[in-house]
Amino acid sequence: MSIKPLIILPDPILRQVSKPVERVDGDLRKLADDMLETMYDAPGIGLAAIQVGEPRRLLVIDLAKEGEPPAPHVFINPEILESSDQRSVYEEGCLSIPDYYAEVERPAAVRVKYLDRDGKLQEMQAEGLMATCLQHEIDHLNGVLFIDHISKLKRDMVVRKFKKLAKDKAPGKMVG
Ligand code: GNR
Ligand code: NI
Repeated sequence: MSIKPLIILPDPILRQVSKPVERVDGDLRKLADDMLETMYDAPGIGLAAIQVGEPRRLLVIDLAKEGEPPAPHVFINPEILESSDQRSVYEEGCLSIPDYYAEVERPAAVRVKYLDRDGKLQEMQAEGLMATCLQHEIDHLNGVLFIDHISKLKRDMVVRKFKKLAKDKAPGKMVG
C-alpha cells in the first residue's frame, strides 16, 4: 500500500470526466487500497480516484468516527438511481481544496448502484452524511467540485486564492 499525492485546485485534472472501470482486478483493488490509505492519512471521509490523478470511476468512503473500527467502502462505476425531493445542508470540505469549508444543499437521500471491490453489483439507500459524501464523490467523477454548488462570488474568491497559492509555490518564483 502507498500514500499518493493529492491533486489540488486549480489543477485542471480535477475537471476531467473519469472513465468507467472495465475490469475489477488486482490492479484496481490496489488503487482502491492506496486511495483508502491516502484518505486515512489526510485524514478525510471520502476520496475519488481523480484526486490522486487517476481518471477512473472509483471512489472510497469511510464514515467511522475516531475510536470506532474502520468501515471502508469501495464504490466502482457508481450511479445515482434516485434522489429524494427533500434536501439537506452540510458544511462540506474537500481534500483537493484544503482548509476551505462551505455549506452545500443537496438531496437528503440517494439510491446508488455500483460494483463493490469484488466486482459484485450492489445497491445502497443512503441518507445523512453518507448521501452527501456519495454525491460529493460522484461529482468528482464528473469533474464537478463542491464549490460549483456555492455562489459565484464565493467560488471566484476561493479559486483566486488557490491560483495565487499555486503561483507562489511554483518553482522559479523565489526572486523578489
Ligand atoms: O473529507 C471530506 N469531508 C467531507 C465533509 C463533508 C462533505 C464531503 C466531504 S468529502 C471530503 C473528502 C474529499 O474531498 N472527498 O472528495
Ligand atoms: Ni472532494
